[in-house]
Order: sequence, then structure tokens, then C-alpha cells
Amino acid sequence: MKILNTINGHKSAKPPVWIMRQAGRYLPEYRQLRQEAEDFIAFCLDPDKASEATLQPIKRFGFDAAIIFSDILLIPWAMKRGVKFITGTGPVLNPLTDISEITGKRVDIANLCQPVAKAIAKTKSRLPKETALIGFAGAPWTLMTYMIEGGSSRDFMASKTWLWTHPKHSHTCLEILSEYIVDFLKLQAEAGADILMLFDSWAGAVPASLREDIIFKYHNKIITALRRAGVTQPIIAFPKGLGEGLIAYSDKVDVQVLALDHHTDVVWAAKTLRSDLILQGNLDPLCLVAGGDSLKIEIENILNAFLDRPHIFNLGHGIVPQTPLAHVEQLLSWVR
Ligand code: 1CP
Repeated sequence: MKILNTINGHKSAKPPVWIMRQAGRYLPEYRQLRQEAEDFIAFCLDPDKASEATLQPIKRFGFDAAIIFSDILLIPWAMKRGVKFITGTGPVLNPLTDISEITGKRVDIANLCQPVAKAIAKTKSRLPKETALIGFAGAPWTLMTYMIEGGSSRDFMASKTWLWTHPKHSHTCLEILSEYIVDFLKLQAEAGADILMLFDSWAGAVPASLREDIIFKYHNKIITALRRAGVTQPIIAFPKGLGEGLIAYSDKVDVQVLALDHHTDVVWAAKTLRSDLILQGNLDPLCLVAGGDSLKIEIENILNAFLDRPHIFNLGHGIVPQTPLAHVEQLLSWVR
């Protein structure tokens, strides 16, 4: 598998490429399949449909990796936080107001999320041999924001306030989530995922003074627990929005691949971040909507920044529904 070769430190003439949220609403075949599911959670928990959605972008574009069709909010769903996906609004949860709501009986993630393991096993058997399968989970802080805010947020008012007003309860929450994340990732590794990815999409909302305590510490706990449990798959981390904090992150957290968001200067990252770390990213998803000469120039800038070190081509965040399919085809032909 080309992407595993790259993760093992081998530089190839053309980088492996995949796209965050590559199974999604920009694909007509996804929109069709989505209509057949009762609701989004039921879709994620249907191994046949989840496997089909995972394979759709592979069949159409032949990316070097597939990412299992699932969602980071399956853990809060398993914790009975009333997770619902409302069309046009996004995810809605019962806002967590007191830590006692989650400190009771330990949730059996391996049992409740078994359909994801089934989807992984099924997908593995249907994927081309050269295509890697990525399993994933949300990181503790990002999951905590959805649980406290009761959904998506612009300013993280409630969750950031918790960090300062309830530091002890915040750590209890992050600790509990870390254990469930380990269970979920271990389940996916054992089911056949080749790579694991940890999405900390809202890491950038954590004040710099608390990054060590809220972000780095829990990523390390999760990685240590996985390795202790015998999980050997390489790990991609996506601590989005850290900026210069990526230096401390890469020094302190033992991941194999660091996914860069599109606000990170690739020339800076390629020169500054430790040379044994494999970097992934980081085309702006809206440049892929724009297309044309600008797309070509932005892709060349990224490829040129990584001439001297292994690199996995990707976007800096998820592909948006407005993206024309022809632009994805163009991206692939230019990268390759
Ligand atoms: O209408 C629909 O079909 C729902 C859209 C959708 C999709 C396609 C959601 C709802 N989740 C997913 C699948 C998904 N989610 C995948 C697998 C598909 C793939 O990548 O090909 C992955 C990896 C995720 C991860 C995810 N979910 C993240 C982390 C990555 C990121 O984008 O930062 C986050 C934050 C979520 C939460 C989520 N799920 C869905 C929505 C609308 C949201 C909220 C996003 C937000 O708060 O802005």
C-alpha cells in the first residue's frame, strides 16, 4: 500500500492522496444512499450501507486510502447523550450540565459500536489490495465541545467556560472520553483498519496555556493505552487550528502522521516540524470549489514544499458539498 510506504518514511515521486470527508454530499451516489437510511445514526450503524458509502469515492476516484463511513459523535451517541442529526442544522445533543450525568456505569463501546467493526471487516474484504482503510475517532476535547455545547459552536462559549470554572470536572470528562476513544479505536484496529486517525477538529479553540493539559496529555494517554493493548497501526493526528502550537505538539505527542489544516504555511511546516514526522495536507477545501488555474497553483505550492520529505496529499479540512466532481478529478490528475 502506497500510503503505508509513505508513513514508513519512503518518499515517492507522486504522493499518495485521499480527501477528508471523501464519502459525502458532493457525491450524487452518496446523496442517493443517504435517502435510503432512516436517519444518520442508523446509516452509520448499518454495516452494508456504511461499507457501500466508504467504497463510493474509491470506485469513482481510486484514492489511495478509504476512511470508514462513521462519525465522531457515535461515542456521545453510545453514552446516551441524545445525539440527533438535523438536516440544515447539524448535530444536536442534550447539553451536559453536570459531570454526574456521565460518571455512572462504564459504557460498553465495543458492544454498541460493533456495527462499525462489521462495516470495517466488510469494507476490507471489498477494497483493492493497494487501498488502505482508515478507522477514526474524535479526540476528547472535540467530543467534549459537542457534549457541553449541545452541538456545533462558533465561539465554544460553554465548553471553554467549563475549562476555567470546572477544571476538575473538565478533566474527569476528558478522562472518561479518552477511555471510550481507546475502546473504539481498538475495536476498529482489530476489525482490520490499517491506519487510525484522531480528529481534534476544535483543538484551536483551547487557549495556548492549556494545550499541554487539555490536548497533548490526552492524545498521549490514548496512544499509550492503544500501544499497551497491542494496537500497532500507525496513527494520524489532526489537531486543527494549533498554528505555532504544532511545534510543541509534534515534540510531545508520538504520532506517525500529522495532518495540517489549510491555515498552516506548508513551507514553514516542512522546514520546522521534526523530519521523521510524516505530514499530510493541506489544500484549502474552498480552492477545490474554485478550481481552474488557482487550484493548479495551490497544488503545486504544496507539492513543492514537500519535495524533500514524505507527504500525503489531502485537504486542510473536509470537502464541502458544493465541490464540482470535475475539480476532484483535476486534483487527482495534477497530484499524480
Ligand atoms: O448529511 C449528511 O449526510 C451528514 C454529513 C456527515 C457526513 C458525511 C456527517 C455529519 N458526518 C459524516 C461522516 C463523517 N464524519 C466521516 C466519514 C466520511 C468521510 O470522511 O469520508 C468522518 C471522518 C467524520 C468526522 C467528523 N464528524 C468530524 C471530524 C472531521 C471534521 O470535519 O472536522 C466532525 C467534527 C464531525 C461531526 C459532524 N458530523 C456531521 C456533522 C454535520 C458534524 C458537525 C461538523 C461541525 O460541527 O461543523
